[in-house]
Amino acid sequence: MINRTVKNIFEGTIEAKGLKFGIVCGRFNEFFVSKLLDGAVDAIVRHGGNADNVEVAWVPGAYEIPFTAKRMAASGRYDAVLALGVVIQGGTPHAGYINSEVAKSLAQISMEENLPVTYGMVTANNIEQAIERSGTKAGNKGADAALAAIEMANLSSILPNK
Ligand code: INI
Repeated sequence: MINRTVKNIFEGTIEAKGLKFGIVCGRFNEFFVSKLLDGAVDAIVRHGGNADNVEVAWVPGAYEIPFTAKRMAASGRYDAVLALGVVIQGGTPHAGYINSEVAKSLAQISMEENLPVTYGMVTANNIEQAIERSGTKAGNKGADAALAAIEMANLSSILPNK
């Protein structure tokens, strides 16, 4: 349980009114990624945000997401950037290499640009796991990434600066 007796607690709200978001989507496995994008925009709007304050960049695949997330994060146009993609394991280690690069790069970009960058990547062993995480029994990773982005954008605006 979170201790709420401490005097100064920094915790972001999940109110999205007035916030601006940049979303990077990998087109590979677009069938699923479109569901993640729908889930993200829906979560933003249901938390008081405006779809007009959301901008989306499509890139070929997950590997290209960090480059674009970096540009969006550096632009100063957004309160948070979301990365949405679906990597499905095949018969070779290909997916694992992509996943570790993307996860590491997104964390690095977030810290370099001092901006929340959230991770809405589905890393699935098979199509069934991708379905489960794109709006069925395991939720929607795009909506999760949007909620995290809203909370982190609000936290970022109240955290002490150097
Ligand atoms: N990109 C994905 O987003 N998901 C995948 O599952 C995937 N697989 O499995 O190959 C994938 N590959 C493409 C990669 O992200 C790059 O777009 C490509 O290698 C060009 O740089």
